[in-house]
Amino acid sequence: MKHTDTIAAFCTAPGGALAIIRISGPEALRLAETVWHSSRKLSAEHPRVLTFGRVRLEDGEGLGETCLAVYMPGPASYTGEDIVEIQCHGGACAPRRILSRLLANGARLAEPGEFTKRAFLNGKMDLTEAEAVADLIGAKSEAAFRLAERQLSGALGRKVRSAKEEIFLILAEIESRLDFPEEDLDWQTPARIVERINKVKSSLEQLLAGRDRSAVIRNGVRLAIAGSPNVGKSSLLNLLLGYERAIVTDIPGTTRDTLSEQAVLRGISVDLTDTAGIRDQVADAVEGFGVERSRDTLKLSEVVFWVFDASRNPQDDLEAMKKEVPAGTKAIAIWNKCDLAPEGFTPPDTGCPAVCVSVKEETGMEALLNAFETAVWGSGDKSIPECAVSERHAGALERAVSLLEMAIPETEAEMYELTAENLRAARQELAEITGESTAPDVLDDIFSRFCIGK
Ligand SMILES: Nc1nc2c(ncn2[C@@H]2O[C@H](COP(=O)(O)OP(=O)(O)OP(=O)(O)O)[C@@H](O)[C@H]2O)c(=O)[nH]1
Ligand SMILES: [Mg+2]
Repeated sequence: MKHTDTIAAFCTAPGGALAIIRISGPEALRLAETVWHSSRKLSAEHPRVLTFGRVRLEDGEGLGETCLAVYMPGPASYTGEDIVEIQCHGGACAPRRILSRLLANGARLAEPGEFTKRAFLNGKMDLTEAEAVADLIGAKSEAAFRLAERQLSGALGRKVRSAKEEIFLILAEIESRLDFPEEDLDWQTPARIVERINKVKSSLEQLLAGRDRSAVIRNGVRLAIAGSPNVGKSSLLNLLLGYERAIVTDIPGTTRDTLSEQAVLRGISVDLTDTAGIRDQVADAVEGFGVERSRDTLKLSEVVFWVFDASRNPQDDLEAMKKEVPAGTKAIAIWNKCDLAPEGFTPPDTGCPAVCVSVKEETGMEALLNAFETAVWGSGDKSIPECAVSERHAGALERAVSLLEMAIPETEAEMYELTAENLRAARQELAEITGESTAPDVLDDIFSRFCIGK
């Protein structure tokens, strides 16, 4: 696909020491030369060489900004089109002036993800790889970054294409049987065809098995710290973050509003929220709103650290936990202030994993993190899956698996027209994953989640 317009945007976030402006499209070089003033040309004689020069926006405007620029002719470029990148001093003014001038001279401001969309449309990468670019930028943990890297190397695309190819070969067998029913050729038996369909199906099921782990690694988990007032929730938040984020006092009701921070615990990216102590009796409306927010946070969290004070009678707090933690949420009972607990304290059963800690003395944290890790992964596989399977991919894989499932009894009954129809539909589902046939609105949706300049 050839684009006739030339797009430009910042590739770097504002505020850095340097800024990069990227221009892509048939007019990239001409537009760059409208602002480039140097005896060293950017042109075709020196492609892919970083060239020092100046950008001068108006004639007679002094020497102009010192810059570096590089011309990368297509198709051997990120987008597959001609690209020029100009590196200039960061800050608010210099980059904006250069970009404005390029836009005034005929470039169009790139939409979010448009450079990568062009790369995809020009066949530089499949859709799973393009999605991986966004994942790479958005990765909040080392594991998420490594998963995105695997995706960018085409791991999922290769597996999906190979399943698609095998379905194509099975289809060829079935269609020739349908086309030449009279001929007594060496057809494969229905049992053999079923065996082949089953093999493809299980390769897709294997990919689907990595879906939950992929989701945890890519999206992280929402973790709430909740419990009655004054049990040490905010102290625990501070210890997990490694700095004094929340106010801690011995006055019950110190935390009045929810407070969220990002953290990485045991390699898992965590959206960590400290909440106001939950109680039925509130002194005023503000406290009441705070408690409501705590309850809302619990509803949205996948994991809850329910904190108890091990030095006091737990009866009311046990009932509160039972009442407040929504069913299906993975809860861990954290018995804090163990330094004050009576000799030989054993935590009462809550039906959830329990750990005894003292945030004050920083004891029990290893056990707490172990319990968190087990709550997230279960006792199963903690490794990074070979392929990142997003909800979009999983939806298409599930549909492909059920179409292949339908094709099995049809093949056994030698109803080959129906088998062929379902195999074709399964191929179509797989083509949506790699982007060989993906509806334009789905593409727009995927690329709109990118940042501008990528
Ligand atoms: N002895 C002891 N005191 C602790 C421990 N953890 C927290 N505290 C103290 O308990 C008091 C309450 O701590 P916070 O972290 O503010 O408790 P909270 O659950 O956030 O309280 P609210 O925001 O009021 O609901 C403070 O005086 C802390 O210093 C602990 O492990 N041992
Ligand atoms: Mg607090």
